[in-house]
Amino acid sequence: MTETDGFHLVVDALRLNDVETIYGVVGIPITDLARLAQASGIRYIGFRHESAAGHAAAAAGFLTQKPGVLLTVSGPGFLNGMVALANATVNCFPMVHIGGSSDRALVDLQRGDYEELDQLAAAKQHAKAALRINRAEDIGRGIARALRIAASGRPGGVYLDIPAAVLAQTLDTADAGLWKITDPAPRQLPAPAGVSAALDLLAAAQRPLIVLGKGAAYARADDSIRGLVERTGIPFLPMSMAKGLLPDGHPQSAAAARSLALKNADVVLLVGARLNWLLAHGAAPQWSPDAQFIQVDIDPGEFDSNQPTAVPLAGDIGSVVDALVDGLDDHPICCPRDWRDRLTERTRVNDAAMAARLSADVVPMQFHNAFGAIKEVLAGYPQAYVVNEGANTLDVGRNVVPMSLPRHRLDCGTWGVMGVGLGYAIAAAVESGQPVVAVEGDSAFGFSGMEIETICRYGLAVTVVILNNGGVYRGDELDPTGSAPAPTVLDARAHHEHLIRAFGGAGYHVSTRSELKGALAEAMASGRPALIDCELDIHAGTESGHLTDLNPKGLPR
Ligand code: ADP
Ligand code: TPW
Repeated sequence: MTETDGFHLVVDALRLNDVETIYGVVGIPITDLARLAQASGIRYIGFRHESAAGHAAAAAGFLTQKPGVLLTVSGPGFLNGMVALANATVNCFPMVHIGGSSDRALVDLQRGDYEELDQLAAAKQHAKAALRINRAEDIGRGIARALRIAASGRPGGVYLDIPAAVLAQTLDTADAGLWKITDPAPRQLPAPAGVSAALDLLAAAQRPLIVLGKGAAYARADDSIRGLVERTGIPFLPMSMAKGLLPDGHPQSAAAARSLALKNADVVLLVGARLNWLLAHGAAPQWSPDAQFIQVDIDPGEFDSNQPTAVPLAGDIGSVVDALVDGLDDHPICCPRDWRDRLTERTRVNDAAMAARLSADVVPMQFHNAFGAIKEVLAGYPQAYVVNEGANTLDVGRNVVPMSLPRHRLDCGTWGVMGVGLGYAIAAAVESGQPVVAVEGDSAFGFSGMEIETICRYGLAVTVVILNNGGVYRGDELDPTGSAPAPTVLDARAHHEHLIRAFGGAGYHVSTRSELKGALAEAMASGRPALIDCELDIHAGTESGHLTDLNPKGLPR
């Protein structure tokens, strides 16, 4: 008889299922698990906070189509990680959060154990699934179920609870029962009648539009999607994390004519994009009240969520788009010329107005001319990953920084969450080996700022650019009592570049467009960790960015 234990079985099961990286923070009861994983050849990336580690795991899931793995301790460490678990689930990113947990006999009777928490119950409400392994002989099954649920159907976050006692349990290797999952996300073909109905509706449309969402980016059906767009001539609108599926400079991109496209489209093909707040719920006045929606989604429960779905196409995007393209021979589609021309003309006008703002050499700097400098440097690095977080920083960056490759942009996503920035940047660097630029609002940066130490410790080619206007949204609010900083105010004179110097990275402070361009070019050429504090006008920015309307208004203050 050869003995093994829970620690070894978890590592063996992860390796058997091709898990290459674990993101986490160690402590009781999982420190030895991380050590063992690293010794076995799994890459372990140790963070300073579990939320950031979890966001990294989620981003890794989105970028690779394989669930990213987060490892946390019990109680508070688990709760810190759960923000990321929930965010991954909301964004449909596959991840598995493995949480070590305390003694069940003590936790369940609330006897006051170290880091006591009913983690399984807490995770259930915020994850696609929450599972617990109660016996070491179930470790293989538990890991297989967690990976399968995370990756299949609509991807999401799975919590996997492993009590300390299970990790320490010994058993005969013959009883281990590990297995490798086969075909983690099997293809799901659409119903042929739906495909025909969709093609007929698109063929009859006067002003058709294809909206590409991050589900389309995740699905890795890049060639099929390009084929559908180019063979039909239909304009496309990429959601922010679908940018680069087709290059932003593509002649059919309606990105720079977004409001005209939404307001006038009569038939809309949604590909891996939900009609949630990011698309104004498909409602007037942003959309035509008569617009008809064809929706491609792996989750049929998504149809009719906000508007009637004229044609539901349930299936995986690769299979559905292939079926649509195959059907074009019998249902030819040719997008009306005048609709395309209208969008092209609006794009030309909007691009010209934007170009002037991007190139303006005003000091103190504004969001637009800062992004103008960033755009010029990034033009030389099409392979670079762009992370973007903040309010105005996000709104402007989303519109201004062109992407030419798919799955190279990561941002606040469906929840509009702050704190994803450095975790996403670390995952992009670790998973791709390519340079990463994280453009962060100064408030947004603070949520995960300590992870610059992680970036330096692993020597990652990440450049963090902080657009520092000294506050949440902007830095010029005055406190009416005159006694303390106003609620939105941060320190506009902060020199964040000193932070990275503490850990051996390169720090820059810039206050003009040309200084920003020079610093970013130098940082990217170095391939080393860098942080650029970019001093903006404290009056630059709008409260809540583009979401001002969502701010509730009471009586005048
Ligand atoms: P965006 O925010 O970019 O508009 P969403 O996150 O709202 O995108 O929508 C993504 C959608 O894509 C989700 O409804 C999800 O179910 C769907 N999805 C994810 N992966 C696939 C896939 N492989 N095939 C089909 N649909 C998918
Ligand atoms: C987890 C609320 C939305 S945007 C934002 C906050 C705090 C920061 C905006 O300031 P920033 O950007 O980053 O300096 P900019 O470009 O406008 O100057 N907590 C969480 N998520 C959210 N969304 C908030 C708070 C918020």
